[in-house]
Amino acid sequence: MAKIVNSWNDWDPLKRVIVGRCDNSMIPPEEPATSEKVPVDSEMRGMWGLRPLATVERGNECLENLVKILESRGVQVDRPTPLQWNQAIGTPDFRNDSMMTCMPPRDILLTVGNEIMASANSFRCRYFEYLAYWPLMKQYFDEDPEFKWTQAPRPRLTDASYKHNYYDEKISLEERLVRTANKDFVTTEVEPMWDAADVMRMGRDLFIQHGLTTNRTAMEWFQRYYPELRVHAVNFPGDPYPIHIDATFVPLRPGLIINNPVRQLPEEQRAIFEANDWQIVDAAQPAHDEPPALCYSSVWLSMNCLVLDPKTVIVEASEVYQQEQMDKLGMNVIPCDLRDAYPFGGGLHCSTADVYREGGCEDYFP
Ligand code: DAV
Repeated sequence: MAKIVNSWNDWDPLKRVIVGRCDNSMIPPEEPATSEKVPVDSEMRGMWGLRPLATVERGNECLENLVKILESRGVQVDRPTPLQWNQAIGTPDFRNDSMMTCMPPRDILLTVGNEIMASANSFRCRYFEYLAYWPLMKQYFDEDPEFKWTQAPRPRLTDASYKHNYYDEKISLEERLVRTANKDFVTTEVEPMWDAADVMRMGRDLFIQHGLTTNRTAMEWFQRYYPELRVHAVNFPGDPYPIHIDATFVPLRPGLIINNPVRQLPEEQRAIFEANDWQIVDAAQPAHDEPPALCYSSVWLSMNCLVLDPKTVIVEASEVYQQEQMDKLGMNVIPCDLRDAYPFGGGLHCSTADVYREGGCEDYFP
């Protein structure tokens, strides 16, 4: 029997990874946790249903580009099993008219050492998304005797989990920024809620973004669940829609992080990096002024790269400024045409979930 699951960070040599699939993807109906993410003037407001088939096929083509690159580099790639996401769902606590997608895996699966944990997402439409990964989890479980197959406590997602009317009125950008600065987000603290993409793994330390998709109770839950790790809450006051850390604060190798220049880590939270001689560099400007059509994310998916090892990184093919900067920072850059997968939930890092990276649990902040 082999060791199949092992990953402690985002930069050690990658050997096995999950890449999502766009099949059957939906634009989900509005619900208490999601409506705030769709800007009032977006073409997606008030619209839900199956995503147009041509965009699904094109998104899948982009993911195939990524799979080919990974395989040519000797990385083993696993794929989820999509469900019919247009089915209505219900629990004793809520009903929702549809699910969403199995993109991106990074939001759902958190790998810490030999454990992969399905997350506790706050979106009702994502409540059953983990099922797409269960066949893979069972396979890892059968083949790797040390693999820990885990599900975080499932949130109930009753109306008490959300602040209602949080974004009902037309909220200006300034007001959104004030709310971010005040750490006033759409979720309440009645239970732990978190997206795996809010968790940045750095060996003994987990840096977790407090924002629209992850609450404070989740941080407390993580600290008790992993007593041997140190959990740090981080937040980025320049972000009007703080969802996921991986287009904001992205490590490239031990000692080097790129930080979104409009979402700077506050001075007091920088101290731990500075004290340990880590360099925090402003990320390059995105090459685009707008995200692609029907996309929830910002143009900063430019910095959402996939590090293959401390010297090699995959960057989106059209993001020429980000590529140039990576090159100057001493990385070998592999471009990958992925932009048309962005509408399905994200860039290169989002679209993947770690299964195996070499290396163990190091202390980078002694
Ligand atoms: O900048 O819109 C996207 C992160 C997706 N995982 C952003 C964050």
